[in-house]
Amino acid sequence: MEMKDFSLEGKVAWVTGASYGIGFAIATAFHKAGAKIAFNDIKQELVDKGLASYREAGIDAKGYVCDVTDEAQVQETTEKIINDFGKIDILVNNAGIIKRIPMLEMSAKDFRQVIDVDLNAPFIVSKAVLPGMIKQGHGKIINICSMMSELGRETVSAYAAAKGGLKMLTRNIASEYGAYNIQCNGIGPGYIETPQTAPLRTPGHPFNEFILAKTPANRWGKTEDLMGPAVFLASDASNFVNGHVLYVDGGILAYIGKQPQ
Ligand code: NAP
Ligand code: GCO
Repeated sequence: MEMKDFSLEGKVAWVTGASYGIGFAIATAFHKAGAKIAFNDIKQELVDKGLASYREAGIDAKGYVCDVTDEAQVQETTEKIINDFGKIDILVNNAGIIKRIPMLEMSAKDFRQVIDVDLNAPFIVSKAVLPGMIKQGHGKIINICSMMSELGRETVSAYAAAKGGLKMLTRNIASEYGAYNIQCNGIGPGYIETPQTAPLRTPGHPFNEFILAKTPANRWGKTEDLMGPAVFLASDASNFVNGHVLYVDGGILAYIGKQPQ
């Protein structure tokens, strides 16, 4: 193994939903490792916001308006990225939503919307980029899973169902396309400081204390904590890692929780 195996020099990465948050951090890490960056978001103003952030970080990313649940938009965006960059070596299915609603109060429409973005979309985008990866003889797909790929909790039935399914989609893509030197793995972030978890981190919110007690590291994760694991799974250093979900959770899944003092 050579240290250059961790490099992404010459690679092209598409990170979905990466105007900010976890996706932006992962795209930044890929840039630092030498990759060229494509990202999308659902609205032009968000893409513009993302482009400004990337420029500020010295990253010459290209942004595309694309709703990842829309197969036609995904196909068109895939073709645009390949036309602009020549190829796609790495796909990160990062775009996602959550609706925190007790199941008995959640409409089937809301449930379906979460499944559509968090599970159907990774299928749609992976299906769009796999043919090119097969043709070029290599590829990396990284699905952003969750603690809820393994655990349930109140109010997140749709999200947990989607992220549990995403873990199994990860394993199935690995099974079906590993023979083409394509590796599909997941990253399972713990509780990370992003806009998505902002409602849970308001000062004094009981959930904040709960998560700190459930995390051996006794802190919320930062998007920076995900950068190294993402580069590893996107690089040649992980070419024999396939169908694995790498949990970056500060130890939550290993820990019963802080003992009462
Ligand atoms: P976030 O701050 O809410 O960002 C999600 C991104 O996805 C936003 O840019 C959002 O755009 C975009 N998006 C949503 N629906 C889309 C669609 N249909 N088409 C294209 N883009 C879409 O979330 P985050 O915290 O960075 O999380 C990113 C991923 O990590 C998600 O899959 C999430 O489930 C997962 N995750 C998060 C945590 C955490 O603690 N934060 C932990 C584990 C896993 P808009 O702004 O337009 O909605
Ligand atoms: C929640 C949180 C979590 C995180 C993440 C944990 O409401 O429980 O939003 O779901 O987003 O998925 O890994």
